[in-house]
Amino acid sequence: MSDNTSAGQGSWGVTRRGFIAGTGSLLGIAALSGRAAAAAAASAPPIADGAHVAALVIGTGYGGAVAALRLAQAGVNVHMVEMGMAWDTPGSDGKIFCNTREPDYRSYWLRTRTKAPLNYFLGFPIDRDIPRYTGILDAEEFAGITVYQGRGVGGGSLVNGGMAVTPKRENFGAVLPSVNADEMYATYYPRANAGLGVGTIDPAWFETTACYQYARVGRKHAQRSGFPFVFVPDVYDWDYMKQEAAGTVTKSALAGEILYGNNHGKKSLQKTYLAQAAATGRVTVSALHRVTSVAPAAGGRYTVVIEQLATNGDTTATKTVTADRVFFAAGSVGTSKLLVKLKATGALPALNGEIGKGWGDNGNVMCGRANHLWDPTGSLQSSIPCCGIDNWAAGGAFAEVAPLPTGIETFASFYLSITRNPNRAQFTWNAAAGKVDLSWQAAWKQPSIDMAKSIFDKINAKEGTIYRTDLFGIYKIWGDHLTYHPLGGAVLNKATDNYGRLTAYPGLYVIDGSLIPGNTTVNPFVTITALAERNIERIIATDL
Ligand code: FAE
Repeated sequence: MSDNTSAGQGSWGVTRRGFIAGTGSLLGIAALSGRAAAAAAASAPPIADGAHVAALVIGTGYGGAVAALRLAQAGVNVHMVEMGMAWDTPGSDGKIFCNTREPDYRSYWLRTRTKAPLNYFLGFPIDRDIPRYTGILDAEEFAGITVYQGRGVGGGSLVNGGMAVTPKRENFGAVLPSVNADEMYATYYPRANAGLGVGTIDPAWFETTACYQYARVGRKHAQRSGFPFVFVPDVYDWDYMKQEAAGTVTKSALAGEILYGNNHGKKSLQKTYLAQAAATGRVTVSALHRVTSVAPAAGGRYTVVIEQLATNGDTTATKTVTADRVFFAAGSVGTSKLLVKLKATGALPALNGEIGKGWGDNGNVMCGRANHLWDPTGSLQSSIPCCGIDNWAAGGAFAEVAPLPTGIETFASFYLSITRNPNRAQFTWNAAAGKVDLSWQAAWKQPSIDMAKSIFDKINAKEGTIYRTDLFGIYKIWGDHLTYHPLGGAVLNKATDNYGRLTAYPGLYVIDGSLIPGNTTVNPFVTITALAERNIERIIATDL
């Protein structure tokens, strides 16, 4: 029997070296290389069979990283269990992550063929065969929708565009109706933005740099049709990107790195919250470990069953540990699947009837427009989006002007729209198949298409342009088969209390995107982080 009270102390190398210990400085944290933090994490031995931990966090995305850091700062020893890889070791090409243009074994979670969100170009399929490996991007398929998620230490922060958007205050009531907006906007959104290292592009540089020509074209078209155009903050290091453009550092955003990880420049959680958590000396991580069960144990504790995975996906060991408290931070899909299964199969039967409900896709839908030959979008496109078209109030759509970083001129403008899609799905246990199903239907995307059209039909009419039909299939306009923004399934103040407690089981908490009922009106991770900051503060103050 081991206890991470002792094992956890100093087991991350950064702590032993006192690298940033005690500084608490966000600048220091941002400067800490993710590689150093992740390498330190991997140097710790994984959790042992029979171990007891004070707090076990399932998943290392936004919710999990906030929980781990704040618990550790309050003096609690934390063990994080992550099914994906540590992403701290370069491959034979010297890089940790592969490029969107050359997906290899590192790109996808246990697939033998890539499943790119934009899977056609000029009408030709672009997916390719790859070796089956515990890669970074999971394209998880349910009957009516493919849900993209990050896999590894850092969760979605490893693969996302880093767009760090705080919803407009007037929209917050629809995002989280039971949460005090004054507190969120005065305290928790600012705390989350600071912790994530959010920044905005230098507007003067935006006007001149070749890599945002596509965004300037997007702005011109939006404004000529009378739509509000907004700059969008991001966690990418904007000074680093300027140096990429100047040719003085290794290129990352300007080399098409995004979907399968950024080797430089992006401040993923490995460089922010998780680095700061590591520096406390109270947080350890087991990568390539997947939680399969949580059930009550003697003395108010919980028994947690964990599978250790090999990089081909095989289970190499099954471990049973106990924890005083368990935080579900496996993401909207991961947490919902676990809770629905555990309720249905009798491990946590007293979970309430709201478990699995209220799931939405944040209204995601993609499309491209074909520009005139005199309106090129540029062969060099930064993979990090920096702006959007805000037609939320009038048309129910907020459209990010997205890059198409192919390396060649495409004469295309590309967009990811977040829309006010009202449809909500439910996760249910399929006993015959031994898996969790999601009730989303493909046709439920139609409201999103209609809302996106409120922007792009008007722009096309004004510019005399048409939709691209070659990006999602043959003569297919809409990328309506997917979401990057799964939200809900364990909704705040319904499946949990108003702070994420699973009240039937004292000591069990939900602290990730599954708390949010399906839509955030903008990109979601700042809201997930801010809500986690709010909830963990209350939990530490009252439960520990
Ligand atoms: P998440 O970050 O998904 O972390 C959950 C973690 O738990 C993952 O690392 C899983 O591997 C792990 N896990 C799952 N099940 C288990 C298990 N049973 N045992 C152990 N570990 C487990 O959750 N959002 C924005 O705001 N701006 C963007 O620009 C943006 N772009 C995106 C682009 C892409 C391609 C994708 C996929 C997402 C994007 N998102 C963006 C969404 C954002 O990354 C997502 O909302 C958050 O990552 C969700 O945070 P959670 O903490 O809920």
